[in-house]
Amino acid sequence: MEKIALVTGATSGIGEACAHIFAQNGFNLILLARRKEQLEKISHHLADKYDVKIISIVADVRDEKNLSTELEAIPEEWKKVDVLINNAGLSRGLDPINKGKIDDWDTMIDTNVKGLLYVTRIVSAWMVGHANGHIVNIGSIAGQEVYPNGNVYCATKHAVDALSKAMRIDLLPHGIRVSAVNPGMVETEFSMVRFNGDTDRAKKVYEGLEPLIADDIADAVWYVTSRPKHVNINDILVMPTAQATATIIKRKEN
Ligand code: NDP
Ligand code: 8X3
Repeated sequence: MEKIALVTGATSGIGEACAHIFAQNGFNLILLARRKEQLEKISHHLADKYDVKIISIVADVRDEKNLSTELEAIPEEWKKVDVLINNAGLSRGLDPINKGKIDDWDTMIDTNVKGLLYVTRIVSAWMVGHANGHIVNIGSIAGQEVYPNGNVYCATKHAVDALSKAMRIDLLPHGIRVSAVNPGMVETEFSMVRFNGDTDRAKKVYEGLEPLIADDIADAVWYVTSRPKHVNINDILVMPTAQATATIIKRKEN
């Protein structure tokens, strides 16, 4: 059987771009996200274009029971996952700590930290069983720095950074590689989700600079996972040229 990659959050942005580049390179795919129609559209498109096999799983990474049922139900030969891309994630709101919305905090912690853990618990056990695999966690510049009002989102991405380091230690005896790919600003649905569909506010994030695009990050993920088996890229931070740190950004004047 050909190689298999499992991508969470495959309906948009970085996850969709990863699905594309792995299909292009002949991987069969397990794609997971909540939006059924979007997921099926992408799956059919990639399967037709690249002649690869795809299982699409409509699931919410926060729902541990359903996630576990859906993942464990896939045929045994599909559990030989070579690459897991833990990409599903989001930011909600940009408020100071004293004004943060508890719902937003719960959503970010449940998705970015607990959801990533739920998926990893299952897939890493498969990988250990086959003594093979590579886990790529999509972190962020927000996991290396904190910025005003980024509090809880930054905390979740710092947790992803810690988990990447911890997974690397725990999975070392099994020869399983663990890498973190940490992007700076990427223009995707991310800011629309953060600002709850406020298009004007979302557009402003990228105004006057050339942000990264999802394909830039998919390229980095592909680079990291296509090194020889004795090479592990621990982490990689990819920024737009116009962004030096989380907050120092060169914007063109209007
Ligand atoms: P998008 O909003 O474009 O994509 C997010 C993806 O995650 C979607 O496919 C969404 O699918 C999925 N998703 C969200 N919540 C869940 C859930 N509960 N269960 C399953 N899937 C879920 O954003 P990006 O592509 O930009 O984000 C991808 C990752 O990159 C995230 O972890 C984000 O934190 C990180 N990142 C993004 C940066 C940026 O500037 N854009 C910078 C640094 C890191 P659906 O709604 O169908 O479930
Ligand atoms: C997304 C990038 O700078 O908005 O992780 O936190 S940032």
